[in-house]
Amino acid sequence: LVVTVVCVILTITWVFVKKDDNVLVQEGWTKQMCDVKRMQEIVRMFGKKFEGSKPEFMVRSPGRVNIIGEHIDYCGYSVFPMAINKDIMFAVSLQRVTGETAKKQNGGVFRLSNKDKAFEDITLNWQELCKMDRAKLLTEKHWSKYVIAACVGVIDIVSKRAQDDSMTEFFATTDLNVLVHGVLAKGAGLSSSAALICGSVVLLLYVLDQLKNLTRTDIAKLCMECERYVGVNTGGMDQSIVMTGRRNFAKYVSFVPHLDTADVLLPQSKNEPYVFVICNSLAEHQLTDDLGTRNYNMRVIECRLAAVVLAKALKLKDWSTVQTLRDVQDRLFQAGHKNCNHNHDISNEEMCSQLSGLLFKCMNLLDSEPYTLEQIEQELFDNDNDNDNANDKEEKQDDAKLDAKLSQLFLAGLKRADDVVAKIRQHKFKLLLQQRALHVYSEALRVVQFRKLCEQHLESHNDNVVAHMSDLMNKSHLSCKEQYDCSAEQLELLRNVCLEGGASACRLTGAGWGGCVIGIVKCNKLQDFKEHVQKHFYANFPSVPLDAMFETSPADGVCIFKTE
Ligand code: NG1
Ligand code: MG
Repeated sequence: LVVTVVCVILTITWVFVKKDDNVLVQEGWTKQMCDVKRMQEIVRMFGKKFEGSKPEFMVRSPGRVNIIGEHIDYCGYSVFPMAINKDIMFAVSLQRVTGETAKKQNGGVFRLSNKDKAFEDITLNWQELCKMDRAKLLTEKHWSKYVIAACVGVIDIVSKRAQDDSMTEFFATTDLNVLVHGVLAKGAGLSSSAALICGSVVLLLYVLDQLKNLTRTDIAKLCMECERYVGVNTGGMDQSIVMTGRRNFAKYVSFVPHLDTADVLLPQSKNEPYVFVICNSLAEHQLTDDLGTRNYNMRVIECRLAAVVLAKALKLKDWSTVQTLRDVQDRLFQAGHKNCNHNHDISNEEMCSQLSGLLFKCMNLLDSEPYTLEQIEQELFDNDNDNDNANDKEEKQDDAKLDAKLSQLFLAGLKRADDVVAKIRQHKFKLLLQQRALHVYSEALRVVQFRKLCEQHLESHNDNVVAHMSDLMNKSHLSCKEQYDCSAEQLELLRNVCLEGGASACRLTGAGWGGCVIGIVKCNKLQDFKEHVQKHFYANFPSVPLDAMFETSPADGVCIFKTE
């Protein structure tokens, strides 16, 4: 009995310590890194760039793949990603500057270099970074914008937190040399942007001695703010998993009522072991530059408007303050919970039944025909007054005023909302509110089912697991393609080849409109699968990166490695 009690206590302590564990710093990188050759290359390149100097530490920031739960993080719904074993490494050294050099440079500088020649080196002055106009980042094209966003985000938070003027002192006297060495495809839905931002934020917090008392989730939230500086209305999945990823575990990431991540073991089948394979369609997606209909921020806006229009149609109290489709659910069902004033602690069963109910409501209350901007404005600004007063009608407001009102009332807090609305008006784009809402509610439902499947399977060792997981993942893809219109021709081609090649599931991952697919492939079919995809897809391209197709398993989140 004593032994059992001691074991239980130890386990509980371990779980709690582990949960709040913020040990980002690991001693001795050679022990931790399997790819010694790459490390040696980084050290060599670093020396070449920065006058023979050696990195003092390295930060590893992984990419991620989303297993299921696409385009629902910004609607308040949980997602199911894992960090992967492709990453961006940052090699870092500090140099004290004083006297003439400091005068000439106006204090310390940040020298940022990339192993990839396509990404030009840049030198940034700390004082200028502190003063820079944050809005400039919204339309910046240089790759360094992600690192700059990390810098200004950290500067803004540290200037609020720090008790002394150590940051000012640091900026006046320190040069920071950073070499970025990434093996993560860009624009491929593997979150190279979040990897770049999270890695930069962590290295900056570390050199400014600000890591203490921050949990990984705190840092993830800061990284989300940074990504918004570059104009993406990110939902937060990427930064959360990049920061909190844990080897061997996928993560169930929830955003409501606050950011939380739970480790989930992915079930394995004894009789039919499988692996996750990622294949790049080689069509790069662009999330921020193109403001057309196939654009991330456009979907964020469609979902917001779908939420408000639905809330109004449901006659919800304070419908105009609804921001996400999740808010609609919570407000609609809140009344049913007498003893609590929120709808967050509900069981899986209840969650599923509420979501199914909402799918019906969307079918009945939202139009399946695309909405014009005018229609939406009419619907939302019409005050439902039978005796519409004549003054209102006479005073016909012009379009620009209506658009401004729409942005102010319903799109508050979103970056570049005005630009997107202007584009919608200019090109008479139509918004598919019903389809977007149907995708979101059905995908949220699939995520809950997927998690349940993982948990049940671990208990029962039911061998249908591959079939069940595959079914949910395939349905997720079809919903992304049909209701959310975020697939692409090349992605569809690749997906078909993967399915023909023996994958039991295959879906786009990340924002879509290009980028990668994630497939489930049974181990005994893996070799044939790879040959098939090589022959029927990649052989059609003149040049294919070495790692266009790779197997992956859940990896660790951001880590700092002290160089030996
Ligand atoms: P990618 O494709 O990695 O940029 C984007 C968003 C996610 C999520 C997915 C769609 C950012 C940084 N990332 O991922 O938050 O919404 O699309 O599920 O905004
Ligand atoms: Mg991204």
